[in-house]
Amino acid sequence: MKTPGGHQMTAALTNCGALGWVSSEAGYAYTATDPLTGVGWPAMPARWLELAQAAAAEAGYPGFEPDVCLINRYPVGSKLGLHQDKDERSHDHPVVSISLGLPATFVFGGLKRTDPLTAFTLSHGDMAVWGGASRLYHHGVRTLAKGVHPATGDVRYALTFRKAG
Ligand code: MD6
Ligand code: FE
Repeated sequence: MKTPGGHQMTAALTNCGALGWVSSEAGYAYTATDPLTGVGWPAMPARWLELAQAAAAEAGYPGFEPDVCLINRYPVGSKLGLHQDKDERSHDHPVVSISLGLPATFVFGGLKRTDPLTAFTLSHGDMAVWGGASRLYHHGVRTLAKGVHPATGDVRYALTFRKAG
């Protein structure tokens, strides 16, 4: 997909769930259908939902009912710039992510773009949860280093669960 600035995103993306996060030159949005096909996003697998809910509960956010699972595929050399997740209707719900395949450096800052960043390595099977005071903290993914993972080959996948609607 394209960024609002007209550039090609370096990570490829799709979604499952009732809604999906999309990017285009018109901006960011949550949609019920895939703009590439006009077809509704596939249902969120029950096991994925359970995993996201269990992680949210363990991190102190019980009752998480995500309606979006954004699926990002990061090839070697791709990255995601520093940003806040602000496209959801309410920010009272956490964000839950699952990382698969090649490890990535996830940077996590604060409410201000210029706040100091903490770097975390997210490896195959790692989950991250942010909510409450940190829900709107800036975050991003550093350029994916070259490598090969037995589960995914030369890519990283990130599944990100949110309640958007
Ligand atoms: C990740 N993704 O892919 C983190 N946020 O590991 C994000 O933080 C993200 O991909 C908002 C919208 C799209 C994203
Ligand atoms: Fe984000």
